Amino acid sequence: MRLPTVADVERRMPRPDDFGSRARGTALTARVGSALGIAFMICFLTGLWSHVQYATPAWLTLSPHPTQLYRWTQGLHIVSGTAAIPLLLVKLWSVFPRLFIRPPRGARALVVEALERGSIAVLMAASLFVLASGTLNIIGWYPWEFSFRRTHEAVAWVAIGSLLVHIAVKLSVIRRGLGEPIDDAADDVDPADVDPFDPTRRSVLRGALLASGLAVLLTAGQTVPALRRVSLFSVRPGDGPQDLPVNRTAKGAGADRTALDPAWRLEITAGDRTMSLSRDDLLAMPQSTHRLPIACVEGWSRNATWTGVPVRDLVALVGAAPGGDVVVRSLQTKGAFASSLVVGNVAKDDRTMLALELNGETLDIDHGYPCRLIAPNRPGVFQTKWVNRLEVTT
Ligand SMILES: Nc1nc2c(c(=O)[nH]1)N[C@H]1C(S)=C(S)[C@@H](COP(=O)(O)O)O[C@H]1N2
Ligand SMILES: [Mo]
Repeated sequence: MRLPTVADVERRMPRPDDFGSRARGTALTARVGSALGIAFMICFLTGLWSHVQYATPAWLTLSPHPTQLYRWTQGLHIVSGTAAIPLLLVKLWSVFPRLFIRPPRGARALVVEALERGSIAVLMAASLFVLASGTLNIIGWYPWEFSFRRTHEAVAWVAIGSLLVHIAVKLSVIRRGLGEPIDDAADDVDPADVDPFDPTRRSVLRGALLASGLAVLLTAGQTVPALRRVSLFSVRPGDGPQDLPVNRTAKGAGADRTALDPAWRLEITAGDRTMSLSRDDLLAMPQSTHRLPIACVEGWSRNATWTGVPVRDLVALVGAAPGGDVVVRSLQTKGAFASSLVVGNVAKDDRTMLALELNGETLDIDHGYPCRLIAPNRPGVFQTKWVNRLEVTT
């Protein structure tokens, strides 16, 4: 048996022209690509903002204002990422025949071609990874061992870096494509040659944008109340007690017994001064009520009415001046997010509180009974539930 030669393989391999569709071409690719580029940029910047909340650089002071900012940026992150998925698929469809372009002859041209194809391969792989891992994070499925947050961020940098290189390399082609008409009427084709089942450029572009909009409608309801009923893929209303979703239950956190224990006390410390309060002690203090959001990094967010004792009043009991950083600890014994840091700027805001009531009722145990932290403009993961300790650290 004779092994196939390179020439045999070449002969059998399809050529770009074998995938004839009149819709493919720079006019379509440039338009879908531009929409995709905008979605990626919004997604990257809002994602970066989220990472800043986790690992805040020393020069930046997080503010409790605007109250809904994190909710908006997180919602935009999910919406732009979701919108990007159909756009990416159509973009891939529009260019994949180019994979079969024969490599050029000559060492120099070959190196340039290899670099270009390599950078596109990196861009593709990184884009597919961030979109897929983000989607799995939304549905709360983690079929991997690595840290979602750090890996998602690292690969996002790779994606955005290779995207910028790609745009720079293709700038003249993109410009030309955007200048080309989208309607086939401008083409010099004999109507007799047209396959009636072959979509036009305009219909593919329209389809891509429609699919993208539909994907947004199906998910945005987890952030936009008006869309809740149409968002089949999002967290459903009423899927948690007191009309608020629950990520980790008291049982899941190993806090279900201690949370209901009548011996529960809130410990407050500043230096060597300490104070211990029962839930009745907390209820006897002046209460404040505010409408504040929970904005989960997994994609959902919801406003609710919270009533409780401002953190600044609590730390004042141990003589701490307002403006110090406060570590909030909980009864949780299993898993991450058992504690969080409230920076001084946020701790002194009069809306930052240990909530005892949610929507006018005693806090449900899965929402953090006996008390939970709630503060404005803050990722949901840091709204610590089942709190039993406040430590003023500065
Ligand atoms: N102690 C503790 N608090 C926690 C969590 C946790 O796992 N442990 N999860 C957080 C996350 S990820 C979110 S989004 C909110 C959800 O609040 P809810 O369950 O009251 O809706 O609680 C936060 N508080
Ligand atoms: Mo969350």
